[in-house]
Amino acid sequence: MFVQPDGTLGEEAVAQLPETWNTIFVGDQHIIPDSVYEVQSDCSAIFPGLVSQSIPVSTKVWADVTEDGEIDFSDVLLIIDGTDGNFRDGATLQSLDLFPCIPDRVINEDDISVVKDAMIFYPFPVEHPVSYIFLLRTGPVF
Ligand SMILES: [Ca+2]
Repeated sequence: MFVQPDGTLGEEAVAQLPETWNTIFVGDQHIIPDSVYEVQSDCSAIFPGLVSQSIPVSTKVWADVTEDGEIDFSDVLLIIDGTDGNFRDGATLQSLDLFPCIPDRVINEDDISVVKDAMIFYPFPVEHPVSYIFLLRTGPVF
């Protein structure tokens, strides 16, 4: 699958100059939490035949926004603070945006509900939950 300009994944490759891609946050229902993906940059549209080596990228554990190995009230508090734009302890808009499947770049009660549900072991209400969005710096990787 290929990263699309809006950060979702698609079947068609999209070629843009590195400065156009800049940094892109990838979020899609096909990205599964607590998994490892191989990511590579295909520059062949600009430099024929140039494809980077793949690098492993890990997604985080579902709903553990504090990344302490526990899904608890501290995760809920971090998201509540994020609803006011207060991103503390390394949290970012992307790390707290757990819902919907294609992230909406909004931190609100829906994101809080997802963590509360995960605390009591409710499965996420979609077949393929969105994972934490991972950061992909595009451009040649040598
Ligand atoms: Ca959201």
